[in-house]
Amino acid sequence: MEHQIYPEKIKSIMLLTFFVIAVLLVILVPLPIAHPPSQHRYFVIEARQFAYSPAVLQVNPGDTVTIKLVSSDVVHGLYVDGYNVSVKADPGQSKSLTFIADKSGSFRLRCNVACGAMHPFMIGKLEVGFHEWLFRSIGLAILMSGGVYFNLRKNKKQAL
Ligand SMILES: [Cu+2]
Repeated sequence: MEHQIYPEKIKSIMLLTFFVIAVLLVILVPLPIAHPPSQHRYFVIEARQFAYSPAVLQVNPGDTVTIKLVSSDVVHGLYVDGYNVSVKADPGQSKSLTFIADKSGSFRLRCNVACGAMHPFMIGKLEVGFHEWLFRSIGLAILMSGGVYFNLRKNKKQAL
């Protein structure tokens, strides 16, 4: 009996090791997709009480980003969390802001001018290199479901 349990244990340790290595590969290995050359991206954001339009900007890491903020009603601001840059536009006017998106991740955009009652809810999002994380999450999800499948199969085998 004992000599039968032992190889089974080694097998699950090997499987677990393989699983951990696969997870690390999915997280750390550079994607085979060629990184697009950095570009100069221009956005026009319309600000009005109490929203930005568009509210979500998506760029690639290294892109130079120019945001033209257009205020349609009262004075509005736009502050980019993590980058610590901001711009302010007077009513009916526009003002531009340029910076290099050299940090990957998701950053909140907020209005930094008290523009009315719902002012704290005037937010948006800057996504830098979002796709890469999307692909990695999908890879992880596939691995996880594979792990669950193997576990279920193993438990079934043991039950038999
Ligand atoms: Cu505001």
